[in-house]
Amino acid sequence: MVSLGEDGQRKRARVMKIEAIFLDFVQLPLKSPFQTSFGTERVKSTWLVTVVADGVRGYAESVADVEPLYSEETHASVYFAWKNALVPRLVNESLTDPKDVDALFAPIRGNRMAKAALEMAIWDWFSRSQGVPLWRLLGGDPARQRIPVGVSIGIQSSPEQLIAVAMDYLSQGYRRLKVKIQPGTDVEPLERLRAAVGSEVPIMADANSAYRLSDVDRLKALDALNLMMIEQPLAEDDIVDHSVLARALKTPVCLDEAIRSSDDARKAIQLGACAVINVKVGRVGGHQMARQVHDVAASHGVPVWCGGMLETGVGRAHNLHVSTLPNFRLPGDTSASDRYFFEDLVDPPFRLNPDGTLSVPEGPGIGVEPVPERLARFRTHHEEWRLTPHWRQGGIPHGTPTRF
Ligand code: OSB
Ligand code: MG
Repeated sequence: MVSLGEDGQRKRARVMKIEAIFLDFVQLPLKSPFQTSFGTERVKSTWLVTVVADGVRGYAESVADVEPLYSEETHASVYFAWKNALVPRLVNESLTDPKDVDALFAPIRGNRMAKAALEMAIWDWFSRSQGVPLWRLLGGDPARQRIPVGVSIGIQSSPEQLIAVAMDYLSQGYRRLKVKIQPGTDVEPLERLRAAVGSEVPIMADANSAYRLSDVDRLKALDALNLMMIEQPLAEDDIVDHSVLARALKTPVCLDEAIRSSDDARKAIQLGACAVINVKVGRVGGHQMARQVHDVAASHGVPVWCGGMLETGVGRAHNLHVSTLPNFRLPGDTSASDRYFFEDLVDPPFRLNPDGTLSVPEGPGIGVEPVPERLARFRTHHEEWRLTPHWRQGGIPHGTPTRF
């Protein structure tokens, strides 16, 4: 692989033989609890992954959580998949292109968040080694370096509270509001919010699978509110019922949980199950698959936008780089650091530009690194895996932590 560096010079791609993988389990308190139809998060916890080779580091984070509520993956399952299935496939491997990681991991079923974190760290490593920003390797658009962003608002204690929170975000410049809903906390708060902010503000709802097809009448009541879209109203693994619902609603249906691959995207679009797709790199197994989901959607004229999982600055940077691809045509959930945290892992934090955009970090790779002092403060667990040729495969490894 040969690519042009920022200085226009040809740089020879490097071969990556991973020497070590560092795992840091970090816990960052959230400024305010984030409530969805499946649970409430008070602390953002994640595995930060660092891949090391040739004196260069690559960073990414996992989007799994403590419990399997959003998806079946958890911190423990991610750790298990790394140790027993994915890292053994990297040992002794000489990688020349980050695109090849997807194929190396392909025999392993599911475990997409586990695959994604490793793959994303490897993409960061390759772009850093070549001295180019990640978006260049991903094929992003040089003209799209300010990413329009919205904000995802958790379920609030009352419509008044929802309106107050929403008004605050709008005053900061966020370009659209996404409101979490569940049966009973849906039509009324959204009606009140629409009345409060007026007809111009883009509003959407995210149900995180809280409804059934039999709730169609309740969901139809939302049609009067001119929502941009409703995200994942039905089961997390469904596209068939969504295709029925989508025909019954005027509000466009967006899928999140149900799209785990480009094949899922193709099938969902062919069935008419969605008019929009929320792309989360972690949910689909990495940058390579995210690109393919993006491309399938683009070939059908279906816009995508970048979702979020309350990431620290490391995952946020990856999300901004992927958002430079041309079919990311709607504001993403990649909000500023101060929407989530008192202090981010990276410095400077991500700040909202006055025009409601976030700037893609400049510089090699994802363009940000965890601040060592903060990492030391926020981490509760640290491991270093040296990838000797004897890395063990199979079985439950000795000393697997069961709590992090
Ligand atoms: O469904 O998009 C979701 C957060 C955690 C789990 C699932 C979701 C979300 C969000 C937050 O909506 C988006 C963000 O990172 O701001
Ligand atoms: Mg969602």
